[in-house]
Amino acid sequence: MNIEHIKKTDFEVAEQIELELKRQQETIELIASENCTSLAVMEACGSVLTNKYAEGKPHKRYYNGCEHIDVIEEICQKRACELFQMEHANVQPHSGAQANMAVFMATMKPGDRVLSMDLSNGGHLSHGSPVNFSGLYFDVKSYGINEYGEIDYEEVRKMAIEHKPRLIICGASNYSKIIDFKKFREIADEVGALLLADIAHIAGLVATGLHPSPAPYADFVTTTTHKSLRGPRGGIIMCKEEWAKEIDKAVFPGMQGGPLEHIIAGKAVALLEASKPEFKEYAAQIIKNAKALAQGLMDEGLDIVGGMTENHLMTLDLRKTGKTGKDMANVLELVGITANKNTVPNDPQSPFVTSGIRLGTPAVTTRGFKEEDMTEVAKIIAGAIYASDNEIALKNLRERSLKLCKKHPLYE
Ligand code: DSN
Repeated sequence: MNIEHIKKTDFEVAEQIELELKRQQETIELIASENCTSLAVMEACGSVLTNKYAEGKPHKRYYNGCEHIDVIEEICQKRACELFQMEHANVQPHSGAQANMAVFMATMKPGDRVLSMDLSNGGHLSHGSPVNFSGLYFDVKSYGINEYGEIDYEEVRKMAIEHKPRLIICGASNYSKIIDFKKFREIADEVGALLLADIAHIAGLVATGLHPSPAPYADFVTTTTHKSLRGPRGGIIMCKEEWAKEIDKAVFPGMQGGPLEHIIAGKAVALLEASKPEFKEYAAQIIKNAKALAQGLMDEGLDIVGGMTENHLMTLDLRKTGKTGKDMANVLELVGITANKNTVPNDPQSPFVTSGIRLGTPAVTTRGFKEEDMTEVAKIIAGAIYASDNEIALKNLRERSLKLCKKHPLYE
């Protein structure tokens, strides 16, 4: 990775970039929403496209000189529509949260009612958390997951009938089971609601047919591009043609200014990568690795919320160990594994402490980890949790995680 110019002009930033590269190379990344994008995507993001103002849409811009930007943005839109089989794509949202915000803006007035998954059960801030715009300006009713870690569709249906939401949101930040988009459509139809499927986490699995697609069922599909899709950080909104104008207006001028065209180029490159047969193999390996990790952890006597995962992630339930998510996420960091604390259903701890740790496999799969590596990762995690106060044991576990990192080099 070439940062020669930064090194010459800005030693302080260059130093931190180099340290961050080393951290990524020497750490087992299990944050379920992170990934390691390709050098091709990074080149697009670091290109001259960052210089260009392009407010508006392709061929309807507020600035001149957009002829190449227009082509790139249209390529990106077309690739998104083809990959996810949707009619219209707006590729300008800077993030998934902003993609969701634009859907709210396009479809509702403040005070309108939304039915979505509760954040502590696996939902997302932008699906109606009281501290987010979505919860502050809209009337939010939330469904959760049952003791098996699953959405109770009958419960969702009852809530929809009772509350008559304008918008139902399905899709989550921490849900390890297949989402039944068809059932959500049936519920939405029963109460006359619109349906938004937020596939940020599972986009790479949906793109490759390894998770059922919401395309036949949802009015809107939002996603981030940097999770299992392995692109640059950003968001995309897709919708039926009938909503195209409202969505585009909501993104600009509704809530964003100039689009980040260098990132849009990165999204286009990532979408092309995701359409290749190799990416399907990659996505299949993500799931195999997640299953191997979950099995390995259960074999070590640890609990997983809902048991075996069906996608790329899982939540380790620490309640029976008497340890907290906050402490154990810090212990895992000591042994070279990055993950985040997460609540478990009916968590006795606060969201800042938690009794769980969310683990996901997109990033390690990118660097070539296979099932046998995940079994070793499970042993390292279990070893760290059981011996969290034993410095020598932790040091040995750190050596083992470093060995795995060296076996699967990143950006070398
Ligand atoms: N922060 C992301 C995640 O970790 O799932 C969601 O935005």
